[in-house]
Amino acid sequence: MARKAELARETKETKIQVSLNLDGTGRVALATGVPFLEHMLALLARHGLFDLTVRAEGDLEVDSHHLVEDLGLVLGDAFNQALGDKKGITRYGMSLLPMDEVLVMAAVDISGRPCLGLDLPLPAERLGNFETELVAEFLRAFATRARITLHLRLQAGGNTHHIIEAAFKGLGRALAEAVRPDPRVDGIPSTKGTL
Ligand SMILES: [Mn+2]
Repeated sequence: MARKAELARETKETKIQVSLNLDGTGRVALATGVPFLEHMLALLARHGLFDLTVRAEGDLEVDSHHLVEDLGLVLGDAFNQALGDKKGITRYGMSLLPMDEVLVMAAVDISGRPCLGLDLPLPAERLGNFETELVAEFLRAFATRARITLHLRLQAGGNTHHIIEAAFKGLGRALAEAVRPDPRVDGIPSTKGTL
């Protein structure tokens, strides 16, 4: 059965709809009003082979903070919901993602315990109208609601656009590996019997 989720969330600050298919081909339809975020979500979905549709509106006249963070929350919830009981999955995924001069390590554990290990210094404070400090807000919100352990660590630095791009591509590949069904995994991949 395709592992899918469709979620909507509305507050005074943002209105967000997400549909996610973990067993897709990397197709996306994105409308958020934050072009750099759309660029990163398209990379995550393409390299994770997830189908992703996002419709998001928010108080961008204030700044992009509420929308970016809330989208991380809803995408995390959708990921957790689409995974269902986690039976038969690989559970761990990792990638060492090169992007020209940049190299980023991404590692994921579908642990059920939210945890973000982030060592991703970003030299530029802004890319276009995108505040790069929001990358950490997005990843923290996503990892918390997806209930995963996520590490993203810079191995070789350089251009800020390249660093963030390598992080989102690497996250996509690591997630794709972690959610991949493994026919030899019997039940929940944990000696505790629960995740
Ligand atoms: Mn790019």
